[in-house]
Amino acid sequence: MIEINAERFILSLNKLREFGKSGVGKGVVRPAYSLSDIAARDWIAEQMQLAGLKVNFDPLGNLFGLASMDSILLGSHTDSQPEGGWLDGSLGVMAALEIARSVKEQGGPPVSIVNFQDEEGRFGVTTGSAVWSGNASIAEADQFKDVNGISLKEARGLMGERCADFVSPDQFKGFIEMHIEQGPQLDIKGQQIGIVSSIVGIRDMKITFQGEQNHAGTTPMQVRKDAFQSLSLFNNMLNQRLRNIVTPQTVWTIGQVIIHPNAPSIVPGQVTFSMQWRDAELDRLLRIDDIVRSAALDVAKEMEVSVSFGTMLGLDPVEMDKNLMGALEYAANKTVGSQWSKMHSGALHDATNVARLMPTAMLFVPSISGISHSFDENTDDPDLISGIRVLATAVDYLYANVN
Ligand code: HGY
Ligand code: MN
Ligand code: MN
Repeated sequence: MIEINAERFILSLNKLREFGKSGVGKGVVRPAYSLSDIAARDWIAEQMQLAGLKVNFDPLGNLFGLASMDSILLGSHTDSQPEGGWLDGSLGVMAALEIARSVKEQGGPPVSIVNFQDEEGRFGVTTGSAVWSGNASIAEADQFKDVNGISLKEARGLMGERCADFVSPDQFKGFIEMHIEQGPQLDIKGQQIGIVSSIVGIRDMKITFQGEQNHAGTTPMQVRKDAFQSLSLFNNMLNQRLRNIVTPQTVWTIGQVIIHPNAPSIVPGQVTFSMQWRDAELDRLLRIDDIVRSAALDVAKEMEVSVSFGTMLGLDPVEMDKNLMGALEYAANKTVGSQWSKMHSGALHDATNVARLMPTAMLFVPSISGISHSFDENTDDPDLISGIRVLATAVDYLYANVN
């Protein structure tokens, strides 16, 4: 039975938070390949080594700590959103580290760790695990650019000589990712653990309306080709047209808008914005794609502007492995009694990509008030500790029942 050291686990989470600590509360700014991200990865690599694991950075900067033989893989990611919380991704990596440390001290099943790079999509969507799993090629990913026009190829160059070859997935029996829920369900129900049954699918692309830049005082309204007005019309039209095909779980977001030249006295000539949508059903994701494109084309015609579509990124919805879920259910019953439920994940995770390679499962702990992708993200320590105990118990159970 793996006995984790709860105090050391919470201390490590707080130590990791020092890399990129920012904003109010427990906020973190640690985007992929930033100095704080790379420094955090170096610290984690040292800790992996101390836990008796062999360290390997792959060409993307995905960091693995490998046990000496076939093992279960645990982990998540430690890059953050531009304004992120201290637990999103970090929790799964620090939980994996604590379990590996405990195994080294007490003996126990072989446990390897992964810390994926760019899960939060500075460049793509779950970029590091997408490339590792073969969902995207490295040549393709290298062309991805961040909001400032920096390419992934350029950014990953900053990791320099650390990076070696890709790690073969064949040595892993399965993958379990522990994560915060990032939504309100567990908090509302007052439960401690969520066992994920499926993960949402996503589509994400940039759309540009190109109009005509001109003087905001002298250009009559009827002759303007205003890029912002085009976006505004598009947003209204899209909301109308989606009404009849979406479910209450379907979500769509325009979260990033770059308007040019972004000045009060200039009719904006160009707007590029992110268009993202998520749904649990592939068919609906594809139907929304058609609606997004036709609405943008109709707006372009009506507003006499041109429209262009960037590269479509996406991950299809995925089911979790029943056998691994069974181990988590056993462990949850043992650790928290009935204080758990099965749930769907509306957030994306590296687990989606890894599920292409091996049996994969996830467990959640509550997010206070359901807040995440915000400096205000937090979880109570007892819930963090229950989560890692469930994870450790599930690992024990799997080895007891397979080997
Ligand atoms: O966007 C997501 O769901 C993930 O947190 N990157
Ligand atoms: Mn995450
Ligand atoms: Mn996230």
